[in-house]
Parts: sequence; C-alpha cells; structure tokens
Amino acid sequence: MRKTLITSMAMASIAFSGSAFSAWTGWNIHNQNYPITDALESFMENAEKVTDGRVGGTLYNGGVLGSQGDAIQMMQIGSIQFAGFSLGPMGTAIPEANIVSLPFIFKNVDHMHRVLDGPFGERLSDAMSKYGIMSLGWYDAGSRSFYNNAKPIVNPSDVEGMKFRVMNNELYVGMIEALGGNATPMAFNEVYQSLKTGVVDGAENNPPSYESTNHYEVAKYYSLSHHLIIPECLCVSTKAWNELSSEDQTALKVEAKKSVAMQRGLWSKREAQSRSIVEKAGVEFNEVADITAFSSAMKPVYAKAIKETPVLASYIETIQSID
Ligand code: GTR
Repeated sequence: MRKTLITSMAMASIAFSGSAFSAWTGWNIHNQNYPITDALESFMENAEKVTDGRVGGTLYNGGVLGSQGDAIQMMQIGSIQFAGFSLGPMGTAIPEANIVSLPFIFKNVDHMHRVLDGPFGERLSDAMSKYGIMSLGWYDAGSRSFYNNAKPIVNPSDVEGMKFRVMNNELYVGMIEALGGNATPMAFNEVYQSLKTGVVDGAENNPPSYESTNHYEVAKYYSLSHHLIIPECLCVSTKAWNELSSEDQTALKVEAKKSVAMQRGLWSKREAQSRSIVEKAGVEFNEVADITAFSSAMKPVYAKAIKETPVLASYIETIQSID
C-alpha cells in the first residue's frame, strides 16, 4: 500500500471541540519500511493524539503526488501541509537551502547534526519560511557517494567524460562539471531505468536509497566519496502552521523532536543493513584515494553559489566556525 491513512473518524471536516480541525495532506518520496516514512507516520499519529484530533493527516508515500519539485510548489500553494523533503532539490525554489548542497560543507554527519540542531538550523528554517515552508526538525540522510557500472571512482579524473544523474538543482550540474563529467538532472523515480538503459553511466546517493531503489542491480561500483551530506526535513507549510494555536504548535514541536530521534536511530541501522544487502549482491565498495582532491575541485561550485546567493558566504562562515 503506497498511501498511509493515519487519521480516523477525525478526517471529517468538522469543528472539533470548538476548534477548527486541520486535515493535513503529506508528501513523501520513499515507500513503506524506510526510516523517514516510519518517522513521518509516527509524527502524524502522535500529532493527532496530542492535539485531541485538531491536527490529523494522510501521508502519501512513494512520490504518488509528484516529484519533490512539484511537492514544494504544492506546499507553497496550500495543497499539501507536511512533507519529508530532501534539502537537495529545494535550492531551486529556496536559494538559501543550497547551503547544505555545497559539497563537503560538513565534516561528517555528526557535524551536520551539531550545526542544524543549534541556532543555525532555526536560521535556515526561518529563511525557508519566507517561501512558505518551515522545518520542524532535521532528519538524517547520511552521506552521498558516486556509483556507476563501469569502474571504481578513485580519483577525480575517473569522473571525466562520464554521465551522472543528479538531483534537479543546477548546483549539482556544476559539481559534476567541476570533476570533468556530464550531469543529467532527473527526478528520483526515473533513475533506475536511466541507469539500466545507459541514459546515464552513474548516479550518487546514500546506501539506503541505492539499495531501496535497486540501483545496485544496475550500477555495481560504489565509491565512498561522501561528497554530499544533505539533511532532510520534517517540513510543514508556514500557513498551516500559523493557523494552529500556540499550545498545539508547542505540542507538535515536541512530537517533531521525537520523530527526528526515531528516524536517526532507524537510519543508522538501515545504513548497515543496506550495505550488507548490496555487498551480498556483489557490489564493490571502494575508498577514494584522496578526499581533498575532490573537495578542492569544488571551489568554482562555491564561488558560483555565493555569487548567486550572497548570504551563503555568511552561512558558510558560521558552519565552519562550529566544531
Ligand atoms: C534520497 C533522498 C530523496 C531524494 C533522492 C534523490 O537520498 O532521500 O529525498 O532526494 O535521494 O536522489 O533524488
């Protein structure tokens, strides 16, 4: 089942105990039994309980409502109210979100947590909410590495001339071009077929997505470049949020924290499971020779991003000042 119906009789559009009832519609690209799916479902179930049914929702999994680009617009015009968005493709609609799409911006996943769980995370959510979307918490998506069906990527020069699928965001086109490769932006659900038919030679993602989408069947070299650490968010529509009472907002913030903790726990288990599944299926993992060779190639990507969105310069400084 791709759709998870969370709420019960409260779905009827009625005035509930004297307060308006909010029936939220939610978007998620992943299917069931995936960390973010379980965490979003649990959030909405608990939201309904702690608000005595004033907030209830239906989560649509597997991207059935459209791509993330579509879903961002849907949230902005008010047809969805909550989502598990990757901050990756978000930069197209919200330039400030590109901060987390800069390759090697975080030292590691723990550093990303330290940055986003503190004031910087609030600053980013405030910037996003000017575009109608805010984050109640930051989910994990590990680190992304390159995979392809031709050879292990060991040095930046191995990317030269190869065609890589990237998420829909021009910044990633620059990232692949800085390594001498060709980038094809494409929605998540088109990647398997494109790898299989040779439209692209490779792609990049974290091990759970590489495994859950079966990309490993058609691209068996996974090279641990860890070039992107992109958080995902428990995002809600600013408009829907502002319609809630401050008591309900406080209660939902508590539930969002619990949902994030749950997702991060599930994520670290899933990373290990996914790795073992793909290894058993014959995937070859390799370390890259020198990470700094990849990161120093990214200077033009940073320069272009700052030129287009000057506030990124101060964001970068803040992130680099956090240990
Ligand atoms: C996954 C992420 C998705 C989507 C996807 C992609 O890791 O969880 O939201 O962004 O990558 O590559 O499009």
